[in-house]
Amino acid sequence: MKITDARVVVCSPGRNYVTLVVETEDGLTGVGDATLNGRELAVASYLRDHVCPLLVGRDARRIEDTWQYLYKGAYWRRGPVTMAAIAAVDVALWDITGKAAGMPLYRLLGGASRDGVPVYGHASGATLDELAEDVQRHLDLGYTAVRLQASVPGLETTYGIAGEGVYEPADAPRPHEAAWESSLYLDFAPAMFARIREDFGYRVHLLHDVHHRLTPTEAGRLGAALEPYRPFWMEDPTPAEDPSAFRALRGHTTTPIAVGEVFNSIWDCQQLITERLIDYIRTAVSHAGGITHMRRIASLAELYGVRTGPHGAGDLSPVSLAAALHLDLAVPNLGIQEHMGHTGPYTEVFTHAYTFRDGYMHPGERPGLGVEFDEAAAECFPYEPRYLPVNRRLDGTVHDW
Ligand code: GCO
Ligand code: MG
Repeated sequence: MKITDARVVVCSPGRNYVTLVVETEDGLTGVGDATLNGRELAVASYLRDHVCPLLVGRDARRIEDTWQYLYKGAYWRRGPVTMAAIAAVDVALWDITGKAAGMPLYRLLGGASRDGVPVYGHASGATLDELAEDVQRHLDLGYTAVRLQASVPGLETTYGIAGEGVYEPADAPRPHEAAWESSLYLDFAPAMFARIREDFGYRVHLLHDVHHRLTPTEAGRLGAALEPYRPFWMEDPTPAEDPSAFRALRGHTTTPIAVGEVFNSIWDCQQLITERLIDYIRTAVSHAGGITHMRRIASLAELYGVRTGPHGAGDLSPVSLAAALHLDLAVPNLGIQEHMGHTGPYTEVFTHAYTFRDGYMHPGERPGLGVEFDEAAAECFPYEPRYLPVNRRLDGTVHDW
């Protein structure tokens, strides 16, 4: 089953998405998501200029061999751009293989390990009253797990607060500068949990994203302060690239820890998993080498009692979400899937078989991924340069965003 064409489409139906389309001689088409928020064109060029020409003429059924060929053959291994490009190829080939077999992808991955994929939604508010209203809105929609983010008093802007609709941080053609001060946040975050537990009790799962901003000591203090409110997890408490930081933090708190949305290979996860320094690994199919590589990460995690909790922000396209849901349904050690949802006119470009009901998602039964990409419609939504913010402390020092 020879690949006859591979092309990249960058479009912005609500936000920028990079989509790889692969075609075979027997008329099958597969799609992969290669979006890297704020660095979209780097992956588009990597694919267009260096990968697509190598794909033409290859057998689309040789998924593992193509993965090894692109990973080892580049010599320059890993990194977000390379791994997002490889992921897009991998997912497109799995999509084609599913379509050729006439089966939804999760069945090729061993079949469903569960009836549905538990997901968490994003509740946020400029005040605790607004946050409580948004939690209620999510419960009314059927969510049984919600992430809490609220504006920190004393800071002009705070990570994770939605304006209208879904939170979208990549909002300007030059990075917007946000303010941060860990001491203000540390005083506030436990009060946020206290309020929501008081209003809603302990049946709903509550999650929170620290977004890489604390030192291990500060994170230990936060984890300990949150323990009475029993968070489902505390995400990215310290910058994820230093695994040894988690050893210190782990000794200070039993609050479960989730890390890994910025990782792009199993090597980034290895120490955190094998030393049991985390509870949930958050790598995404589209950023960590596709389904082929994510399966390995999930298997390694399973050995050490670590569950998966894949990244699912709106900057991962519906193609990514579909791929995640197929894998989530199949792997034995899923924890929970992030579901931020997508906004804007994205449904004019992507149609999908996946569904949400009563706190669970399902990838659907269409062959392959179950996502159709309308290239003609995509042309109506050209790329718009938009960047994630940069953080500065109140004294002006650049801080982790
Ligand atoms: C999350 C993430 C996102 C990221 C975004 C960056 O947990 O969903 O932290 O909100 O900030 O994906 O592009
Ligand atoms: Mg996050």
